[in-house]
Amino acid sequence: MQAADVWGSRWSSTAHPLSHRFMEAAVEKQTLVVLAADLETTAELVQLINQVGPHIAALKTHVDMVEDYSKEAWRDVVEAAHRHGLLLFEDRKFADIGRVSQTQMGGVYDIRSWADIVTAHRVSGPDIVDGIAAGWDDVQRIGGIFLLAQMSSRGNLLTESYTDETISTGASSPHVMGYIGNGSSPDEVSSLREKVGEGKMIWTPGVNLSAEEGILGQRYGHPSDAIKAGSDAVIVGSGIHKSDDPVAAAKAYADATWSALKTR
Ligand code: 5BU
Repeated sequence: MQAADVWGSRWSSTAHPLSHRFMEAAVEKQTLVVLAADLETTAELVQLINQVGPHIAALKTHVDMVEDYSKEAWRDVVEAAHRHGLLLFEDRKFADIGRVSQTQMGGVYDIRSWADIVTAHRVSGPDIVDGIAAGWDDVQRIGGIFLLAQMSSRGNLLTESYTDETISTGASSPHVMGYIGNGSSPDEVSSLREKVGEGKMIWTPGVNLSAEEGILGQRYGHPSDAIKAGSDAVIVGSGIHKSDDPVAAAKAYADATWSALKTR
């Protein structure tokens, strides 16, 4: 199966090379699942990656939630992800001015040296995008940014006009791979897709096969609905890592998203 055929206009309209890498991995493994690996030790992270690696297309991390972080221990996580052909996506949600964001790409965690993708808020202004890109430039790497156009948590302050400004910033930057959309609401995802057009990715958290209310304000929708509404990947955390059988869970999310993509 060719990625270009499966993804159609998304493949042909997308410029960012990492978007093509993601779409190829998704077709190879037949999954549109990005694992939100929200675990607190590097050993647990490596174990989970080795378990579910064949059923996911990218790995999303929160490096600052890891209790035993060290450069060496983190290298094990990165190497495990690479063995499974996963892009590394640090959900850092940068939000400062451009110059500071550039510096924060380095620092203790040195995100610029291992992350292929990061998230950023648009709240401080459009220059955050160039600041983050300059961070990768400092280590002669190229990465992709996802701007938060929507969020899955209830009561968030990302209004319609904020979403529009965010899309217009992303549209004019080659560094922006795409947008985070609210996976708990198919209506919001399809409205976002309408505004974004075909040329950028939309990845959606707030997805769970048992779509009950999450804890502490998280909201959930069904993975197939998110994909059919125009999302290109579902970001799944607890649905997989809190499951009694993470491998079976990852496979179930993979199957749901893959068949939804084929009917889209
Ligand atoms: P969950 O366990 O599937 O609810 O985890 C969701 C993950 O997605 C978690 O790592 C969050 O940081 C991340 N997330 C989110 O839930 N909602 C958002 O709007 C954004 C990120 Br942006």
